[in-house]
Amino acid sequence: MIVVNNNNNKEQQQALSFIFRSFTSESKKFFLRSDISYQFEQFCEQYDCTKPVANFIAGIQEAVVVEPWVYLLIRVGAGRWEYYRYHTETIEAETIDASKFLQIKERMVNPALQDDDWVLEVDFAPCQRDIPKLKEQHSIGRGVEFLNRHLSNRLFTDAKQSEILLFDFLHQHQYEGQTLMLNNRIKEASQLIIALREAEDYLSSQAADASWQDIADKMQEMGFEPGWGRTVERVNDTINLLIDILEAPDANNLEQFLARIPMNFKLAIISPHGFFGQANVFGLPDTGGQVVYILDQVKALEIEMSERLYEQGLDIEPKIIVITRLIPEAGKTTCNQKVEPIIGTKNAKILRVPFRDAQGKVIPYWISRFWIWPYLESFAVEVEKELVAELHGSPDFIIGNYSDGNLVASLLSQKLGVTQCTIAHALEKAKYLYSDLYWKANEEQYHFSTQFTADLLAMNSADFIISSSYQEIAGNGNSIGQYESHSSFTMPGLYRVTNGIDVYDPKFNIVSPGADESIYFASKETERRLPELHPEIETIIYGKPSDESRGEFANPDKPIIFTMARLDRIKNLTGLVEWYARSPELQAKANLLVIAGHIHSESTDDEEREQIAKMHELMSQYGLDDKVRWVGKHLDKPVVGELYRYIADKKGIFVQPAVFEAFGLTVIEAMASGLPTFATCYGGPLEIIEDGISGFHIKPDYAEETTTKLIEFFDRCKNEPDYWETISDGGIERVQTSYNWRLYAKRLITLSRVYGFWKYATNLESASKRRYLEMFYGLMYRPLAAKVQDR
Ligand code: UDP
Ligand code: LCN
Repeated sequence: MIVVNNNNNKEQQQALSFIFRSFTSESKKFFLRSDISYQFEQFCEQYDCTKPVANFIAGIQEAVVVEPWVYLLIRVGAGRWEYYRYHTETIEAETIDASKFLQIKERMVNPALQDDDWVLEVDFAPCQRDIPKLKEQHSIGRGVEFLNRHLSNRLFTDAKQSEILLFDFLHQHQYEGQTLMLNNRIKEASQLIIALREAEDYLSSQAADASWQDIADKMQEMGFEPGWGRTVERVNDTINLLIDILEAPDANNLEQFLARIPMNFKLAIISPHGFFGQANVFGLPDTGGQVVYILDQVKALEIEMSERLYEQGLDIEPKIIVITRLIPEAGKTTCNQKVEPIIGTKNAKILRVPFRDAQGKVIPYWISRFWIWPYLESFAVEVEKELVAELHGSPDFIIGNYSDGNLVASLLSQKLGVTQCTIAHALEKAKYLYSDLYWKANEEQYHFSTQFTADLLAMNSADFIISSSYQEIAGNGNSIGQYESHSSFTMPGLYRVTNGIDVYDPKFNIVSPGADESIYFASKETERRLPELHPEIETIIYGKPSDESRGEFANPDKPIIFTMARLDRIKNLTGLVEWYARSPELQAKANLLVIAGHIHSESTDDEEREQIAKMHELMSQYGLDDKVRWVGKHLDKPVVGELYRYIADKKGIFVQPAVFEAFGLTVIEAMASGLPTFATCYGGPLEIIEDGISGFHIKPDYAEETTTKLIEFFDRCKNEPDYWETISDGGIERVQTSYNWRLYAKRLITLSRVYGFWKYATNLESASKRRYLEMFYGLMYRPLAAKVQDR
């Protein structure tokens, strides 16, 4: 169909014609947004360029040339993708669908493919929930508000029906055989409101601060059990909330009421890969932010769950179990222990379950996260048994982490009928360029086909998804979000996804993590500082080369550029060393301290080995040993916190140079500690940092621009005595107001209750979707996982 494109005016045609001419003159056939922008810049050097045309061109994400056509993917907004083909001569456009566009990409990768070759199309749209989606870009990530509003309106149009629903729901609640909320004295839904009014009357004659015990007998006679509140005042409030909902339902009241109902007693958090432990693990392969995140999350959730139970009058200690992998060959870590209490909590534990081979024998060694797929199904079966034994029953809520944990969480929550929350931490598809299109080239090392299949399964089976930032879901004007990139893509020769996930689905919620305030606080909070750690820190920074370190600062008085991360390629620490190596001006202003991996090259992790070799090569090639110090040591949290502050004392900076960073805990840690932070503009840090106010964005693909930005900062600090302090304060304030574990826990517990309620109350969980997911798991995931051979 020929379409008249609104924007398709003369100037736009002229620009497209220019760009297409350059493309057809090249031998490559596939172009990315960066190639298109580059050509557009060339065009603008010769012709006038207007804003609407520039905006239109900026929306083009991909172009495939199949003469006489150029096929375009145009992103007109977050999650809104349109596909066209343009005739290279006439610049006439036709709309095409996602399937056709993906087919063209597949043919580009494999020219032998024919139009009528059958390809599996994965399309979750028909079996996605029977509820409207969000409409506005700015609402993305605030799914619970929308869902609550929408479903409340729908459900509460019928007063009788809502009365029955709430009555049945409140009758469900019990804890290990103890009835909560309502007992059988209230026999029918219609009696509920009568009993509530009676209770309200009775409570009005009681002292507000009297306890549940004081009123329990009478309340129980009227049909009420514990769970309404610890004091008369609280019980009265909860009862009034319910009366209001029954009389004039409203989404806000409902959220408040659900937030009070005791529903979360036992929580399972699944995180199989890496070394999940509390000491000697950070910085080991596959062991970074996710472990930090979960340990902090557990502490905050335990407090929140306990407080809510307490306020509702229940003396029940919540139980939180983090499930991970037991690794017999655990080195200096505790990963060979089955159970480990979590420090700083009352009751939370790590429970470790081993991976087993096909004969049921325990696998003794660490396995990279890219190779663990064949073990997860039997792991989930064993986890279920261990978990139920440990908790004396099923958990009431399961949180999955990363692709492997989310897959196991999907299997478990389906089996146990429990609310499932998914946390991606990092979606690998967004990190590795062309990881879908050229999946075969990466298959031997990364097995992305299995991982992306697991991701699609988990995203679609989760009751709700929490993300650390907006951009993780829906990107920004310049880049596609991590989840958004799963809306349609193809792995040629395997399957084509026309609708993988919709970022307007109300299952998405932004709940950002925090930086542990007891560890990461400002350098100027002198009374909280840990001077006893300074000798250790001074050895880390100024020590001599050793078994664990390379390089020694010849001029220790210069400020320090500090970086710290796992030694993955994407973290790009070698990139930073190279920028530094190529800039004598920067070298003159500051030393560079790198804390990462270890300096010996016997690592079992492919990327780490490669990065270790590269780091040595750079240090030798550029003769950096007197200004770059590389420490290959895994530091525990208190040392890390004091290290950030120590470097801040010396007016240093933190640099996070990743090619892509999903969120970036080091970024908020360094900022909270008062260290001015320069972090990649690709991923979470773009949203965390307000450029020039609470830190700076850097472009890892523009080395010179980045180096200049660092040099300018040091110069400006010299000329303006307050400048360093201003940026430092900006960072501290940003973290304090926006990245906070207390808010996180409050939000997450409320979400689990609201989604849990709607899961109970509606058919969000459609049988057709469930069957589709089972089929996809059985027929696609299992054979792919079986092909991943352990080494
Ligand atoms: N970390 C640490 N010691 C180390 C290296 C890293 O405590 O030697 C911590 C760091 O403080 C941060 C986490 O590991 O909390 C890394 O998280 P981030 O989100 O920055 O990156 P990830 O490793 O998850 O990709
Ligand atoms: C994984 C990552 O790669 C980081 O960007 C995150 O900060 C971390 O997990 C915690 O979510």
